[in-house]
Amino acid sequence: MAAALGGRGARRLRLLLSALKPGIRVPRPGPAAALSSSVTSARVAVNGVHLHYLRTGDGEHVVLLLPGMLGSGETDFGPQIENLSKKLFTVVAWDPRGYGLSRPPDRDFPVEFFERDAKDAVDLMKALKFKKVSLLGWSDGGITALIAAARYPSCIHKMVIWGANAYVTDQDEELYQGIRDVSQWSERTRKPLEALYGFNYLARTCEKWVDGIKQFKHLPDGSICRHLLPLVQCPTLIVHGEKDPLVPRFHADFIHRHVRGSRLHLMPEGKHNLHLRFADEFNKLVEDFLQ
Ligand code: TYC
Repeated sequence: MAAALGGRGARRLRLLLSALKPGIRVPRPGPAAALSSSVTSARVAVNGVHLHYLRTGDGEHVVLLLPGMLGSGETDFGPQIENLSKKLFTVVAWDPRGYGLSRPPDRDFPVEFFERDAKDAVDLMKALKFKKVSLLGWSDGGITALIAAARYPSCIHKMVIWGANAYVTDQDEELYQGIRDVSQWSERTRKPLEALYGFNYLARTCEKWVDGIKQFKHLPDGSICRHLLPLVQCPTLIVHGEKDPLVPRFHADFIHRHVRGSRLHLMPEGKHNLHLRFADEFNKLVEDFLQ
């Protein structure tokens, strides 16, 4: 089932300005959605779940957008879905299982959850009959993109990641702990996600995410995917916001060092949400890199 999402640019999502993901726009659930009419919404059965995705553009080059924790295509990528060239690209933005409109099932975090997301993402692209795609992965979505590129190299053309980390340190663990209790989040941060998920699901899933990501701390080198980085073959652009309060610079440097031939682009004023705050600059950077 594919339905056009109504609305013009401004009717995008409701505003979520937050410490976690400042500047994110979040949709009201239901038909009063927020993106332009060229954006379609659909679900497809993949690996035993119904994965939801948005799709726009009719360019030859297929680009998959991968959202961060608790995110969805619509909440995390408004300016990319609206403004990446529709002539050059076919843009797909997916909701990983348990997030956004890819529910049920409820989200869970077995230690292989990123591997599962990577396989789901690649299998979704196959279900849509795309042979080779480029990946744009933010934060947790960047981790998923790295794993997908390492494990399924023949399916991936190019990749851009930002706000990702290949392993977990003590410092990261402290940062995670700081966002665990959503009732401590600012109202502005919490409200839109609460509207999408309901308070209980949001609170439970955030706690489960923190427990889930902390599992990696107990693996050798705290590895999430650091052992896979040498397997990445595709041209890779790593973007890092030098003012990112959630993901320290050393994570971007590490990925840059271990992904052969990768490029690191620093945005001095960028925070974690650099693709939203500096959307035009980010989109141009991405379009130039992908071409
Ligand atoms: N990885 C999270 C995301 O997908 C963001 C995040 C990073 C949260 C570090 C907390 O300490 C943290 N958006």
